[in-house]
Amino acid sequence: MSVVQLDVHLTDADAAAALRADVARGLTSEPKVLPPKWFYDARGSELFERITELPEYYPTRTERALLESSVDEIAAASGADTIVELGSGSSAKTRLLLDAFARAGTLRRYVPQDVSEAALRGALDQLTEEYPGLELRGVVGDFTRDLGRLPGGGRRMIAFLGGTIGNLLPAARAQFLAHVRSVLEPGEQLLLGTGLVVAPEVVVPAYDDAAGVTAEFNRNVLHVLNRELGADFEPEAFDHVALWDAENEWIEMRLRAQRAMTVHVRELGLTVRFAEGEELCTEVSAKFRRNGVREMLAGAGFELTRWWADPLDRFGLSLATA
Ligand code: AVJ
Repeated sequence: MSVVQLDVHLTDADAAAALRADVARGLTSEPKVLPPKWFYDARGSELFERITELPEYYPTRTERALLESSVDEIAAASGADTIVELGSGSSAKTRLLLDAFARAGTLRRYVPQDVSEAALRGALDQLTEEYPGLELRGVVGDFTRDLGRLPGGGRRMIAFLGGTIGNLLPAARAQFLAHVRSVLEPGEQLLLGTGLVVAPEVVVPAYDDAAGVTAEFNRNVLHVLNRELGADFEPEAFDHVALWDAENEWIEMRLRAQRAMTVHVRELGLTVRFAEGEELCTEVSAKFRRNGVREMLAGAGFELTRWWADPLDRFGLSLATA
């Protein structure tokens, strides 16, 4: 007998309000900026899936292989009975975790959290069939906001994989980790995936692939604004830019206006001017080093207890204890 429950803490109206606020702020700031979370409508999620299969985009397959080779050690070191997965999507990595914690004999409950109710329902339906007896509790929510409403009890391990933490700027990152720490009891854990600092010759092509899928993914945010806010962006009039910021050790994706343009965002009553060559920053994807991860975790009250990296040191998995 399995038990399934779905809690909704994020409605379509909440998401719409957040988009409006982000766009109003981002397109009137200097330089212009949009948060990367708005890439992921149905088309954007599909484009991201295609990115993960590109020869140049190593993070996903590297993390997956690393998880495959380390997941039994992770389960043994953790001993958690509840896996909470943030931004679970339709994740294939989930099965690796669930199977290993089941093999270790500790698994009782899986709590996926995602912004997409549809993705969560689909995942929960499949998991009920595949894991009879596993208690399932889905939470529709935003990982930067709704952690306080995660179910308690048991020995929990929060998994935040994919390197998505790199999308947060340092201040937001510290705030997010402190928030994660604050919802955990002492002894509970965080499993964190981080892209590692690699040569620019390796990382830049991962964000600027030859087939142009990442460029299309980048421009997709403009399609989202056109549809959701009645904007009149011409996505094809923006060039995709990916650059390595060596000082901050992050990749920045930008959209560069090919010519001077005036854009209207009807639903916000907003007129936005772009100069020729002006860039709109759409994503920061920070890369890390082991010591930096340790310090960032310590700053939030976590102790880095175990560390795994792939043989080429391109991706790291941290097990941290609250
Ligand atoms: C899903 C946030 C991990 O930053 O590498 C892929 C998103 N952006 N190509 C990343 C992304 C451009 C990806 N994350």
